[in-house]
Amino acid sequence: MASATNSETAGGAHPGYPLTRAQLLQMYRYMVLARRLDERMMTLQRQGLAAFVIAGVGQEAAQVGAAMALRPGVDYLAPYYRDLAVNLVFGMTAREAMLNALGKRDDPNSHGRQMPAHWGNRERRVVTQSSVVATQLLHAAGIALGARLRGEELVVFASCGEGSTSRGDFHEALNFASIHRLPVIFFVENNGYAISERTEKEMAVPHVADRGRAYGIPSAVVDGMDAVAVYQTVKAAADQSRRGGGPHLIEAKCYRLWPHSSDDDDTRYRPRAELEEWAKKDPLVVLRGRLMEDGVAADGELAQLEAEVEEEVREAAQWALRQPDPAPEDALGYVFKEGG
Ligand SMILES: Cc1ncc(C[n+]2csc(CCOP(=O)(O)OP(=O)(O)O)c2C)c(N)n1
Ligand SMILES: [Mg+2]
Repeated sequence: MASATNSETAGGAHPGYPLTRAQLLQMYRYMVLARRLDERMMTLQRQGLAAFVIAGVGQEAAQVGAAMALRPGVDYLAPYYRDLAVNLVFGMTAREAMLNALGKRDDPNSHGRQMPAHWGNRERRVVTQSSVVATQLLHAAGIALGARLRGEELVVFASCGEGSTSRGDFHEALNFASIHRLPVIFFVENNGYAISERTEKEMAVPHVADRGRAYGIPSAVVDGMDAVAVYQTVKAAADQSRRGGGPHLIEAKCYRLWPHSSDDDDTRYRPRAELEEWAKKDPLVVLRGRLMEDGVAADGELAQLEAEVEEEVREAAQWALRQPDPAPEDALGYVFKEGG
């Protein structure tokens, strides 16, 4: 199983940062990888080669910042559909992401049985996901209780969008996790919309964090366009939870820079001016600028990294397109436990 290297700064943190230079470059690489994958998947969808895309564009800082504060191979993920970048940090490769997008036989998530972006991977401790939003939060509470009973020191990372926090499952999960002081990190990616519905129509309080506090859960709001700030917030919460500090809620304020999905026309419900304003805070541009300004990396090194990622994604797409589709006679495979 993977080690805890994501959250360690053994080589010495870069001045002014809670992460080493290598980790900061890795952080940027994951964000660029997620963005390039989303772009390539959307192109494939428009070419009629992929059925459906639901992207995390604009939310990469929230996702990578949070995931890098966890321990792949030790902690569990109960993610939601937009969390491609979270899965990348937990070991998903570009090739695997493309197999998933194309519904191929060898997609490690569901072997083409679920829609794309329904994550799941037993070895990597990624819990298989329902299309019904917020159900994963209850699963997370249950897994955390199980871990507690087995005496395992870990956290369960359960994410969702802010719209999903108006479902009963969210409230039941928070209540149960708080009563039993379970090691769950509830991570809410507040991107301002649930499809076409604005946040003001989803809840009568300004922050999802207000809801967490009502259940006695320490709840923080963080700038979800700032990967380092998210990392710091989630790291502190996860370290406490791991040591018996109970659940935490973190609300990452971010923005979805693309429509809800490949089937959505966002021009019908959100003003262009709002989108343009948020686009100025594009998390990739922000982090790139900061890394250069603070002497973490020069333009040339970052350009080299970007070119490598571009090539990785191009190769992954070409390779995945050549892989076999699931066979009709295998439709019931992996549905029930097989073998001994
Ligand atoms: C119980 C349930 N109701 C409705 C849907 C349809 N649906 C899918 S995604 C979505 C929006 C969820 O918004 P939010 O939680 O804010 O996440 P975002 O998509 O904005 O990241 C809805 C309503 C669903 N999947 N499950
Ligand atoms: Mg939302």
